[in-house]
Amino acid sequence: MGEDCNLHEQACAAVLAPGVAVTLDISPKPVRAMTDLEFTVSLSDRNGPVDGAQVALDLSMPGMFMGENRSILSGLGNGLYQGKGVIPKCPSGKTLWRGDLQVQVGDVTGNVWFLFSVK
Ligand SMILES: [Cu+2]
Repeated sequence: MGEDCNLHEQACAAVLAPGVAVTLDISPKPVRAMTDLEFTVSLSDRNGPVDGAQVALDLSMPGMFMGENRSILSGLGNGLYQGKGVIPKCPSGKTLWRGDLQVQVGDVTGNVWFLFSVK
């Protein structure tokens, strides 16, 4: 999931649940550590944009505890959700991060993740 999509260049899409699609976009690009970031998620199903979801993004490093880096995204309408956050600098110099997107809407709960390296 996410490996064939480059978050430094574009929003990345995934399937949250059958018939439910989600995209994650991070700006500014390229994505850097220690920078104010804006996370934008779009959520849609077969009928179009989905509002009223609870959306959170957890940022972590595979195999390393980097503290809790969780952003709650608020709904903007039209299936869009937005939140802010900062990716800490890794003391080991590693750059690989994983974004876990947790979405709950109605009786649908989904979790999709994206891997990316910060610049
Ligand atoms: Cu680290």
